[in-house]
Amino acid sequence: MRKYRTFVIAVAYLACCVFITVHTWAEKIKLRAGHVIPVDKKLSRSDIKGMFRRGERLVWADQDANTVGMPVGGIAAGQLYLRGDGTLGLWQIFNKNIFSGYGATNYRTYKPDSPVDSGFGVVVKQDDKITVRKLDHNFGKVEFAGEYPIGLVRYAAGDFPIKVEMEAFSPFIPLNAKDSALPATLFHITLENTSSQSIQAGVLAWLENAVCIDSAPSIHALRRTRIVGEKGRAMIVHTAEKAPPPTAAEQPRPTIAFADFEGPDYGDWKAAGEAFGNKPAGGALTSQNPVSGFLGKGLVNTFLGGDGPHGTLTSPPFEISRKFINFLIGGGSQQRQTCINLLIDAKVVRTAVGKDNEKLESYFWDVSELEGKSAQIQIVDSASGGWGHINIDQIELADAPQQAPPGELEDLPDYGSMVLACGSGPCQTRTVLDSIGGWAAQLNAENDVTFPVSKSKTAALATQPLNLAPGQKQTYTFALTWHFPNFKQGHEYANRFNSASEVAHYVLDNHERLAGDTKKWHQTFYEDSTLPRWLLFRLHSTVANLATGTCQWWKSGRFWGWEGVGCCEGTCTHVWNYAHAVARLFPELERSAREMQDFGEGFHEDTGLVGFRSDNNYAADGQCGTVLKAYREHLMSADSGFLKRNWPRIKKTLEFSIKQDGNDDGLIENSQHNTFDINFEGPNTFVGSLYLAALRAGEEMAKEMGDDEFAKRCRKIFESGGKLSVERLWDGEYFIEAVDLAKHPKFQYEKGCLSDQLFGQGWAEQLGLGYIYPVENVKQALQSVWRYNWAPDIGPYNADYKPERWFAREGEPGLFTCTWPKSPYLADGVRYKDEVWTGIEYQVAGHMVWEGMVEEAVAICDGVQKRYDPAKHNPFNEVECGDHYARAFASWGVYTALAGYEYHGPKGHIGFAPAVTPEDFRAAFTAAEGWGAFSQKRKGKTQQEMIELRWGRLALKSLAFEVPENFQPAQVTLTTAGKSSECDYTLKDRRVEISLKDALVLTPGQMLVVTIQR
Ligand SMILES: [Ca+2]
Ligand SMILES: [Ca+2]
Ligand SMILES: [Ca+2]
Repeated sequence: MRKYRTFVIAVAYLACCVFITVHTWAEKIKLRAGHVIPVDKKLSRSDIKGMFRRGERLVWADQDANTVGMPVGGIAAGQLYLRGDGTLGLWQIFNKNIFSGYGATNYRTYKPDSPVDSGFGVVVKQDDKITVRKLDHNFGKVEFAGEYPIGLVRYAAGDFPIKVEMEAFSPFIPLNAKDSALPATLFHITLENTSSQSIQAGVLAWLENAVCIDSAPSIHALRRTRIVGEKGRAMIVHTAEKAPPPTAAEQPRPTIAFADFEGPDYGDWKAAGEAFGNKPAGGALTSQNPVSGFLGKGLVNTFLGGDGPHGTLTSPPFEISRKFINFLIGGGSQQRQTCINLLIDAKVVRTAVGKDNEKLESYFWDVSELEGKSAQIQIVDSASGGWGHINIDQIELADAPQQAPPGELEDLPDYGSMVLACGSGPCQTRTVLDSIGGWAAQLNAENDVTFPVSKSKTAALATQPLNLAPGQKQTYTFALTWHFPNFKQGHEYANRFNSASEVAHYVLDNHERLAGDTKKWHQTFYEDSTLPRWLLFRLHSTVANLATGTCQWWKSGRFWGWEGVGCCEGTCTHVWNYAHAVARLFPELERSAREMQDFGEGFHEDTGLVGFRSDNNYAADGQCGTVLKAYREHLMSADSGFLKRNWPRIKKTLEFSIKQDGNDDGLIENSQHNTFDINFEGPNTFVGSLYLAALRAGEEMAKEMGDDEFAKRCRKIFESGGKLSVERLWDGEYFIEAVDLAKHPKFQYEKGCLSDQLFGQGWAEQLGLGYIYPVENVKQALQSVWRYNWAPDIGPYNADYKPERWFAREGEPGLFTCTWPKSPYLADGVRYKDEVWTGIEYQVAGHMVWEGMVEEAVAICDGVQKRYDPAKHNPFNEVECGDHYARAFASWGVYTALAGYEYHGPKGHIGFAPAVTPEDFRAAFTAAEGWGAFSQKRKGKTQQEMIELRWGRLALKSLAFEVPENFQPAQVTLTTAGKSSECDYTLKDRRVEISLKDALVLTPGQMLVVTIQR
């Protein structure tokens, strides 16, 4: 932060002359032969100019948008994608945890799939003939132009008289977490008549009943679909309910025992593959948990050699001679992979899977409609992962079903409801569907139907075709909502709503406000900003992670995160160390993670340890980061309540790290587990800078709490640590690790150049804590990270040094975790050294902006943008270990750095020092209770600042801005709505600090204008 520059220069005992000497020497440094990353990145002036051009909204057409999967559900409400062609995909809203993999699994080119049938189409009525054209890739020319949070897809075709624009989004209103966490997606579909004649047109919308989507093969239940008409609205309401028990035959014939697997082999059943062996199992197999529930001494159990092997076991053909087939089933729950199937003419007509439980339970198929047919039973194991096996026993043909205990339907994770609502007038669906004919005629539009869950049915709504004059536009509003409350920790949304219908009513009743505020944010962030549009796209795209499986908001009010979708639990302190977006946009969520996890469930009162996954384990970086996050959460609060409540535990958290330091010299020397999933074994500035920044944050918080003694102690350790770090860890160009490789040969970086070596300094800038190392060392170390670790093409380096996991490919730019430019490459060095992580790239880029390396910072972001070009990789899904990796939330740190944003909510302080185009700058900002647009203009003798509040409120007591070199203010005036406020100001090293005589509160629509004149 700029205000400390004077101070830092004063303590910069490595004075300028040393820096220059070092710099000159650096030009002559002989790099290690294998270090093939070019020092000169060969970025041309026109490349750089292009990166800084304001530019237009990004648009990708047709195949170029193939990988797009833009999250369009609410925060922590599941994961629903808007695909590049405007269709919906992924549909992970049913509480099933799916790990999305890493490396080759998730850094690959693919179009997200769509397991649920849904969509929209344009209905056109001409000469009494009604036709429909679906809004998908077959429409004609399809363009994706979504910018999170608002998806936007445009459709046009030479052979169709209507042009369509579709917006799809879930309400997203910074600082209003609840209205941004709705299990809902809104659609605005605008039709425009591009022909020269009047046309009658409307919209057709359809949605499959997917309630119990995963459980369906294992339960006996009904799906119910109702079409509900209301004033000016219509809704498809999908639910599921218990099926009445199937009735036994009135005069039951004797039961036929079809297979009991009691023999020495499978008899006339045919086994293929390795999973079944040549005979039934006698119970549990080697290293399997106990297996129970089977009859007699034998059963089918495919855990033969573990979950790995595959195979099938097929019965001889038989005649279905009873109304039911009863059997016992246990094992894995994967459809089509760990299952028993009934085959007729080699087609699967019934199927069942286990419930990830070794115990066999009774189950039945109702086959009365198939009586007399010839069939076969096939048991399938084509799964290898966890629960990749199936257990079967006692297959019988009977005239009565045996009791099937599938678990209470109402408790199943995928039990709940789904709604597709049309908010634009009444619907005349059946007539329209029948008139369209074909597939449309098959759609369900009846008022109330039930059908077995084993069947799939799609229901539709069609708006009444309206007359559109040439050039006329008409917008239709739809809402898709869902409600699946049976999640282990519960969903916050279920505290507020009892069904998808309730959600739909709320969303449509409040449509104007919810959509209006969302659009206002989009307008403020994207449209009104002077920052390059592509850069805004990039930096905001990661915020979409909030609306994915990575994030959960529990019934208790606690915000919780994986590292990436489905993997590595516990809002891991060291991964979330990089994340800034949530704290700045929805501070209440981060505060809940601090209070309910770090200083709650994961806190150890006796020692001050913060278990890094809310457990008993210590991560050195995560422990220090917790103190920094606590300070940030305090800064983003409206008052000091958070700090007061948590101070004793924040202090203990820092004291735990001071204890690791051991002798109060400001260096942590012991074993330091960290985000590279290994331990650093000696002083280093990765953990060390976080420690020093935490001490500075501790000092500030202690002062605010009146704990002067602790503040002094923090200061003392901090000053010692900064000094010793330079003495012991500065190699002339960057900071290294002091480690004895003879003692600790593995996972160290020693003389390497670690990209994250100034992590804590970056944090210090974010929080206004100033320099923790001398400014010259900081700047030069960052230059070295750029010179040695950023490659315009990662190919050559990765050809020599293969990464453990690939998150960038040949031809793509990227910043390596660590390199050894001047010393032998450590093959056993720090883990993940040859990988490229977007979280680190943003962390470094954000810090570079604060240090004036704006071009380098933007080039790094441009590298991410190039890798996540939607022709190759989903631009909304920056991957690491899991999709939508939380570390990528670091992008917001770049954004705040570009504005030179500083904020202290409880003190009512806000400040800006734009790093690009300070003569004409405008960008969105958030504060504790409100957000808006900040702009700055420099002209002649005047610098003018405008803070326009657009949402909430903003309480102000002081302000800070940066003026040009040699700018001596002679007058500072403040006005709001023509009313001026009295103030004092000081100038210190280009920084004008203004304090108001009386506190000021801005309300929406109000603008504070600060005029600084020399
Ligand atoms: Ca048996
Ligand atoms: Ca298997
Ligand atoms: Ca020490």
